[in-house]
Amino acid sequence: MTDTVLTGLDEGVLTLTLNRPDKLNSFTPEMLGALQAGFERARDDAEIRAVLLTGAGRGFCAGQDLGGRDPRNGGEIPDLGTTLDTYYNPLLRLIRGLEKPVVCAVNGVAAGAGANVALACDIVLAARSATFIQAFSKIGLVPDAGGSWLLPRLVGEARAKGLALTAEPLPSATAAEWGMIWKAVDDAVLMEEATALARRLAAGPTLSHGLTKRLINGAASRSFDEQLDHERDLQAAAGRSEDYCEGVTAFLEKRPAGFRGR
Ligand code: LHQ
Repeated sequence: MTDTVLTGLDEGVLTLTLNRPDKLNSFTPEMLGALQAGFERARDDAEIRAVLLTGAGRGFCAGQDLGGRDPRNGGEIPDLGTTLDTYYNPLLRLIRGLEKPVVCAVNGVAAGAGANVALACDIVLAARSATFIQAFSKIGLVPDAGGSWLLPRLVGEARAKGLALTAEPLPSATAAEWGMIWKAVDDAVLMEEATALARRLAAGPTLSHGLTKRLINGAASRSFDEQLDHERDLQAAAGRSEDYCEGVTAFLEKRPAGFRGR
C-alpha cells in the first residue's frame, strides 16, 4: 500500500484516508489499487470490525483524476469501460459486499465517482461545509461508481435526475434532509463523531451488523415475501451467534454486553 491512501488500525476500526489533498484526493489508478487493498484487508482480517473512510485536506474526493486523461496529449482514447471494470467496480462491490460496517466521513467536496464511493458506504456523515456533486454531466459522462443505482434509491428518481443532469452542488445539510446521507455535522466535530461511531459499531455485534447490511442491501431487488424468508434465514443464523447469547445474558444481568463479532 502506498501513501496515496493512509491506513491506521485502532480499536477494531481500519481508517482509510484518501491522501492526495493538493488535487482534492482525485482518484489515480495507484490510489484506487491501494483503496481496494484496504477493503480486501478489512474483509480478510477478523481483527478489523469496522472501516472508516475519509479524505485528507479540504476535500473528500473530486472523482477520477482528470489530469491523467488530458485529451490534448493525443494518442489513443482511453476505454472508460475498462477503467470501471479494472478499478471502480471491484472497489464498489467490495464496499457493498463487506459484511462489516463502513462509515464515511465526508470532510469536504465529494464529486463524480468520489461522491458515489461515499454513498456506497453504510453510514455517511458529512461536514456542514461539504457538498456532493454529480459532476459527470459537466464533462459529457454518465453517473458511474454505482451512482445510477444508488441515487434513485436514496433520494427518488426526480432528485436523482436533477442532481445528475444539472451537476449542481448539493449542500450536506440538504443531502441529510433528503435521506441521501445519515447526518451533516459541524466541521470541527466531524472526525470526532465519525471515529466514535465507527468504534461503537466495531465494539458491537458485528456478525449481526454484517447480516443486517446484507438484508438491507438486497431488499430492493426482492419481493416482500422473499424478504420475509430472507429475514427468517439470517435471524436464524444471528440467533446461533455467541453475540446473541451474550446480548441476552447481559440484558438479564443488567450489565453492558461484551460483543466479539462471533
Ligand atoms: C483535480 C480534480 C480532478 C484532477 C480537482 N482531477 N485534478 C471518470 C473517468 C474515467 C473512468 C471512471 O469514471 C469517471 C468518473 C468521474 O469521477 S468523472 C468526474 C470527475 N470529476 C470532476 O469532474 C470534478 C472536477 N473538479 C471540480 O469540478 C472542482 O475541482 C471541484 C468542484 C470538485 C472543487 O472546486 P474548487 O474547490 O474550486 O477546487 P479546484 O477546482 O481549484 O481544485 C483544487 C485542485 O485540485 C486544482 O489543482 P491546482 O493544481 O490547479 O491547484 C484542481 O485542478 C485539482 N482537481 N478535481 N478530478
